[in-house]
Amino acid sequence: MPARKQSSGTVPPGPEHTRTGLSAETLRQAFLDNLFYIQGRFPEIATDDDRYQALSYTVRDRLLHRWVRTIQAYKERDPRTVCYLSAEYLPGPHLANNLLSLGIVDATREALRGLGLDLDAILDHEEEPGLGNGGLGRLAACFMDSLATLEIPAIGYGIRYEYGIFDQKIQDGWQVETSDTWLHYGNPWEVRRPGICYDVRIGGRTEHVTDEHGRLRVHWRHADLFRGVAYDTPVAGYGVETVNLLRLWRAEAAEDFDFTVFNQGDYVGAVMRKVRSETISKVLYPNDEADSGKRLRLLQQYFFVSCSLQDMLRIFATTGRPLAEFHAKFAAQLNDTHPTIAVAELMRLLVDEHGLDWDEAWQATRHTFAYTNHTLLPEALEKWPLPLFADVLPRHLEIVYEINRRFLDDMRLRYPDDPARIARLSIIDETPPKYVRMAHLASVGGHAINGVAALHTRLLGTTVLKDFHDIWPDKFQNKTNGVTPRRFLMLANPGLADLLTEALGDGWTRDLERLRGLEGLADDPAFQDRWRQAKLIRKAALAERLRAGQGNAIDPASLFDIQAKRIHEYKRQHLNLLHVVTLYNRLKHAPDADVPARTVLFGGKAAPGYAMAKLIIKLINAVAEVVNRDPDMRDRLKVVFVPDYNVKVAQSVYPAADLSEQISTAGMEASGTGNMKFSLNGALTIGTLDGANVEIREAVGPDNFFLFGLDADEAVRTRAAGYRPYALYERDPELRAAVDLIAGGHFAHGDAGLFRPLVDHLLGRDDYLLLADYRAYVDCQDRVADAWRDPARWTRMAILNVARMGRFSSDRAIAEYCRDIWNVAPARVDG
Ligand code: B1H
Repeated sequence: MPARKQSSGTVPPGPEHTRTGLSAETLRQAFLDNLFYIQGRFPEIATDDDRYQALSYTVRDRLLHRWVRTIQAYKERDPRTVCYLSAEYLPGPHLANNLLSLGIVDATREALRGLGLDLDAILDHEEEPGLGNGGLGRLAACFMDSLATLEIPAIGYGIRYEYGIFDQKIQDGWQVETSDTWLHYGNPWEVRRPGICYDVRIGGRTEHVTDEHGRLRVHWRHADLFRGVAYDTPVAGYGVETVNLLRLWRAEAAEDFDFTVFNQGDYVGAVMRKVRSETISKVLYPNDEADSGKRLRLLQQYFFVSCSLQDMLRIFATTGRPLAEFHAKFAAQLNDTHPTIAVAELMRLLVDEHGLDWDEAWQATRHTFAYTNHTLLPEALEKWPLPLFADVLPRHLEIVYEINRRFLDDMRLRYPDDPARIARLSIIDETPPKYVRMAHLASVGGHAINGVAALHTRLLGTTVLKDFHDIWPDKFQNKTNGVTPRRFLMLANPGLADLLTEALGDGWTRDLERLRGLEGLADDPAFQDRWRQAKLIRKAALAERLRAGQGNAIDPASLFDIQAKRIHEYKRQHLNLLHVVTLYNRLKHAPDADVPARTVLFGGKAAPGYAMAKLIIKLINAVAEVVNRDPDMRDRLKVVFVPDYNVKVAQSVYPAADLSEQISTAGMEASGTGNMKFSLNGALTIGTLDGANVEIREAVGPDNFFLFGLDADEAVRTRAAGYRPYALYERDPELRAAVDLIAGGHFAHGDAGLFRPLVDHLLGRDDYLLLADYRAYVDCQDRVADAWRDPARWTRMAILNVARMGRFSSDRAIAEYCRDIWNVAPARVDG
């Protein structure tokens, strides 16, 4: 390890200092030191948690070091900085990723081995921060990884939820939610910054007054005050010195206000107010769609956005530049509409608090923000009831009205005779009780709008934001999602990663396009053998993990057919089940049929209030119970529900998959990112032409992708033409048999009522067109089985999938955002 150059005064001296050195010996010493001085333990009495904490602090020391140097570099160079505003982050376990970024996995393993300890056991102990619901939060985490790896100055802003996404238990086949306890043992990765805190006001009323210069001023006489305190987590780039910042806000009471103004003499009441203040950052809403109408949710959004913008203004003040140039310093990305109140808040801060005039402030605001849309689902498009909005944010409502007035005045000039269009464009939906449409505010208040896959962006511009596309076609861009190959290949699948490095060198870890070099090996029998070996090891590991958890013996040689993602009707886990039940029926009728052994695995959480999704989980487990017990299945069909799907579980699931189920109704899934993670780990995809599947299929080649079903336009036409699912049920005997078995209570101990709501919906409305796609899906699964029978063919397809996934790195996605939306460049941090 070469000695590091260190800038004077900021870091302890010496390349092998116990807080900076990277050799196994230094790491060993530092670990023991932290075990003693932080945990107050010595090896003989240390618990798993003591060891985890000691090792984490050992790694954190090394990060802090680079972190300080990064901040220094940014201060000196004053570069344009990306601020990613997101209500969710799903980073996954930190320890292993940080070891990887620092390049000390092997040295650490060796250091621990010297103490008789196993690194993997320690890694397994980490409780991950579940500060997100699914793809949107995980995308934010992948983007933070890529920003640091590409050496882009960036801050991720969000909420430090005390309770993240719930833990899922399965009881009697049903999902049961228990509260997340990620902070129970403390969090070694965060640094609390009591000095970085901001007041956030809500409620009350406004007063419009003329000041001594004859200027109109607005005073917001708020009703309540909170304080946000920064908690910083370092985000290390892979193989570079850059360590960026994830800054999450925790809500606390603004004590001076509480204790002196309102609660004189009422000490207990004042403390109660303090507790209430903390509820703002208490819990993540566990829905993967909008929770409009929930006051606390609006408070959360405003709270974190206000703290973040105040923080950006504080940083900006240190540059000495005039405020009207705010946008030259910051590019702020709105991760969906959740942080969109930022548009009004920045206007308020600039105009009311800093005295800019409206036009100057508007110019800065529009050039600061850009908006990413992640969904077309009507129920997920955020709109806030006007009375609620007015009650919580009276000043912001005035600002929104003013933005809207100016915007609609322009539009009336453009469309003088089209009041219907003006009403459609308006930021205010006038349908009683009236709503603020957050996607409209984001579209008007930013300089770019992007979708997250090519199809999604096209549909965005032709459906939900069509009127905006008509006026500003150039504002619309596509930025297809990506995933980080560090976590989802190097960490999750070290065996495959080693094989890739052996074949290609290690350049692919930072330049994923280099995987293309595998194409020449796709037919090489020796390479194929090693490929299959690597896959088999991960399958055996997953099987072992699941056996330990639920006593389920799974054959690692069977085809691992996996659907892992949030449970939602549009994602169609129940279409997958109809196939499972069809296979079951076939095997019951022909027990000696020659079908390849298949293990169908499901994983995912249902929103606690989403009854149909919870019923689907129950059905999966009910089918599993019957199928797995039936001797006629003779281990040729097995069904497994993997409980508590989270990032950690995902890392053991993707590498073990042979077949990736990406079967949403076309036009419904904005992008998907699991689809990319599976394919990157050598799974073949069975999927519809939805979201990023379209581009994955193009990239890997149609021969290496199992396509079925209606496309997005056909789905629209099918519905428009008076879709009658019952007719399909009547026509297809296998479909009828599968539905009848479920409806008749075969999987419910004879209770024909249990799954009735699900069956009734399918036969009556079938909003997500399962029955329309059933036959194509089942036939496609038969083609999967045929391909699986020929290992050389299957392996070739798998290798080609990996070889052609380079485009789906989040490094590529981030490079495009930097170039086309943010206009930012790397700022290298020297070692
Ligand atoms: C996605 C969400 C989402 N789209 C509302 N929308 C939420 C909406 O708590 N809320 O209110 C939370 C999440 N999440 C997902 O984003 C898409 O469904 C995926 O297709 C996409 O891959 C992912 C990342 O772009």
